[in-house]
Amino acid sequence: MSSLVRPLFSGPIDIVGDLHGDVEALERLLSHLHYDAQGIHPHGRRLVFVGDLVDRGPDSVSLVRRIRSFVEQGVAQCVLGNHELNLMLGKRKANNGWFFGHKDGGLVVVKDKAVRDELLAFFQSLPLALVREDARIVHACWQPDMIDMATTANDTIEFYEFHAFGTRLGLAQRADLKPWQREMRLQNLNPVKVLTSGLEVQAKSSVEIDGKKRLLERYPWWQDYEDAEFCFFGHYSLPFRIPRDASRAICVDYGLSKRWVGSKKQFPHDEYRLGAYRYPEHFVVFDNGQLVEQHVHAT
Ligand SMILES: [Mn+2]
Repeated sequence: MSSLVRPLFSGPIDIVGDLHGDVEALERLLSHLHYDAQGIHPHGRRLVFVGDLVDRGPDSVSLVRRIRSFVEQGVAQCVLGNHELNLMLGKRKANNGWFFGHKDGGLVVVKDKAVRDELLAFFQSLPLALVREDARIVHACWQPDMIDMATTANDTIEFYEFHAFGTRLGLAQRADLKPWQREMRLQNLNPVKVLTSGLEVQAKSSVEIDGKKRLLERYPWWQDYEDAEFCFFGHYSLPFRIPRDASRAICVDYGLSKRWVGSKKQFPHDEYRLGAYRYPEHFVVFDNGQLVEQHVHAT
């Protein structure tokens, strides 16, 4: 078994944001990036996916199979996202009924256990983080202590359950804590949760995600990030117009999944995109073919 923190490809890479079952957006993006159908680039560039391959979009099964074939050919790498984690944990959420065989609009649904097992086996093979001297990849949040712990772990579910159990044991002695404080500990003390869905703090207002009122809200950890290594992550669905160049921690999720669900009217359709960050060149290519140069802070 290999560690949940693994070496990131050397050489030039294209870091692709959250895909959420949108195969067509992936195909458009790969053609703008000049990858062929096998995921091979004429100049030897390689693809890195930040996770959240599934849910919301039309065909999560085909999307996962596509990425898996790239990964198995050695032309791409992928880290685990929180949407994959939920499926591994058997957690039913608002947007993952497709996996459990429930009809949901026109979404491709998994009807037999063999397909479920096939997808789960791939998720189980994914690392939580990828690292090299100058760059890091994680789905949601880079937190050094959590990365250290993940480096010595090799099974995502065992690692998750170990920390969840320890926290619950501690909480059993703490009748004094409020519900949000208990929830915050279950989130922020579990390395698998922190790396795949980020650090959270008490919600200032009534935040609703997937129609559920939340006690906690996401903490913008990247605003405090001061390390010399570039850190690329997804998860936060930041629309195109929100600039990424304030820090060396760069969100490559441009909110593609909001084309399919959620607050569709908040921004025009074109604000929600699939993007790939070309590193070390520092520009972003979008699925509409647009290319945007990034002005980043070097050390
Ligand atoms: Mn996510």
